Order: sequence, then structure tokens, then C-alpha cells
Amino acid sequence: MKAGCFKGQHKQWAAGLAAMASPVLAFAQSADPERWQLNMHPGVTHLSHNAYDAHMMALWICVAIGALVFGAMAVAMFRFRKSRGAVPDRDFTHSTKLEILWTVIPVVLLVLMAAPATSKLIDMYDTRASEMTVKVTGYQWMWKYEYLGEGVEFTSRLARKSDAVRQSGIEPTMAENPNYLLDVDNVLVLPTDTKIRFVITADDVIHAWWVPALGWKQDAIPGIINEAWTDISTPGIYRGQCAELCGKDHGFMPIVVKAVPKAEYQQWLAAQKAAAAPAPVEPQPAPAEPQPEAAPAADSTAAVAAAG
Ligand SMILES: [Cu+2]
Repeated sequence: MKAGCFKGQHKQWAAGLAAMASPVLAFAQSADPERWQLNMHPGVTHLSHNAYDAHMMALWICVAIGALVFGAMAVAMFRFRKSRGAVPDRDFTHSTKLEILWTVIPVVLLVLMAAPATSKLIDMYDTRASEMTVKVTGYQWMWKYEYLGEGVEFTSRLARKSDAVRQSGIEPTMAENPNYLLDVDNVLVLPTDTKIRFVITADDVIHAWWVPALGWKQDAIPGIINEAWTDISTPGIYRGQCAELCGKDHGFMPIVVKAVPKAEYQQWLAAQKAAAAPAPVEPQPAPAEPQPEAAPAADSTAAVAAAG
């Protein structure tokens, strides 16, 4: 009984440690969310790493503040407890020195965080020197992608299979539908190691184009063109969703980005162009000369003769 109890405790400890370590383990895996993932994913682009770095810096500053404040409280409560004869100072009103200190320290910390955050934000909006542009248009309820200057465009909507499962009323399982509601019919194929500019708009209501692994979300607003950019470092499939409540099927307009090496992208683009090109026009025979109308009587006589 006792041995079993210990075994159970060990299992609990192991599970607890695994849960605590999972965010660390998650860093080494794909950009898809993991079970028990606690931290945000660093993503696969320059901008997503920027966001991750800013987040981690703020997190560690918060951890340090938390440790100091709760540590000071613990020391104060332990050392100056009533049972040790501590007597409250009833005449204390304020301490100018302390007030200056607890104003200056947060200001310094905020400036420390704001300086790198500002440079990262400026970087985020700098779409200069991009090598290609993709226009993204949000519709109720799908996305349209246009590779500007290439003559390639298509729409991307929820995959039929997800849609069928959704409407069947059967509860989907991870085993059978691992990417339930996160698959599309036509994926957005992009090259890696390329600065890609996006121009983002919408045709009906406000949507928002969001792929977490790329590090940003951008509103798609009718009549307004928003800009964003990316440079994907790792080939892979990156999933996202519309991030602006846009109507009854808002939850059913996923995004799938497939990042491939440059050469593979060029092959894909050439195939798309070939498919989109109009079929070669066959030379048509010259229209026949209009024949003078024959007398109906003669015609019917001929028909009767032929039949007889
Ligand atoms: Cu939407």
C-alpha cells in the first residue's frame, strides 16, 4: 500500500515536472500549438522573433519584480512578527525617499522596455525592399490571394472535409481530423528567405489576417489597404485564422501558409501560371459566304424526293 502510494506520488511529480518543462520542449517543435504549451511560440520570422524577445524581456522583468516584492513581504512578515515582540509604528505617514525610489525605478524599467519595443515596431512597418507582394482580401467567408505582377490569384476557403464534419453533427476527433477547421482547399504558397510584402484589405466587412508563426495580425478593412511583411526562415505549414469577428462563419475561414524553398516556389508559380493561361486558340475556318435563299417550294420538293 505504502509503496504504491510512493509510486503514485512519483508519477504526480513526473507529470508536474513534464508540464513545467513543456514550454521549453515546445520551442524545439513545430509552430503548431502543443498540449500544455504555456509560453508563446517564437515563430519562424524576423518579426515573430522580435515579438518573442520583447515578450520574454517583459516577462523576466515581471519575474524579478515579483520575486523582489513577494520576497520583501515574506521577510517583513517573518522577521517583524508579533510573537517576536514587533510593535507597529503608529506615527508613520510617508517616506519621501521611498516615494522617489518607487517612482524612479518603474520609470527606468518602462524606458528600458519601450526603447527596444519602439525600434521593433518601426521595423514591423518597414515594408521597403520587399522582393514580392501578395494582396490578401477578406470575404465572408474566405480569403483571396493575388500574387501581384504574376497574374496568379485564387481563393482559399475551409476544406470540404472540415465543412462536412462540421455539418454532420458528429463530434470530430484528433485522430481522424487532426486539422479540423484549420485546413483549406488552396494554401498560400510562399518562398522562404524572401522579404514578402502583404497588402491587406476586405471586400465586405472587417476581417483580420492572422498566422501566429509569422508574428503579427493585420486588420483587413473594406476601402483601406493595410501593409505588413514577412520573411519565413523555415519551410513548413503554418496555420492561422480570421481574427476579427466578421459574421456567422467567422470561425470557419482558416488560413494555411505553406513555406517552401525558393526553387520549389518558382516551380509552383510556373505551374500556376501555366494553369491560368488561356488555352491556345485554334484557327477558325472563315465564315461561309451567305447563300442566297432558295425558294421554299423547291426545297420541300427536294426533301420529298430524297425521302422517296
Ligand atoms: Cu473574417
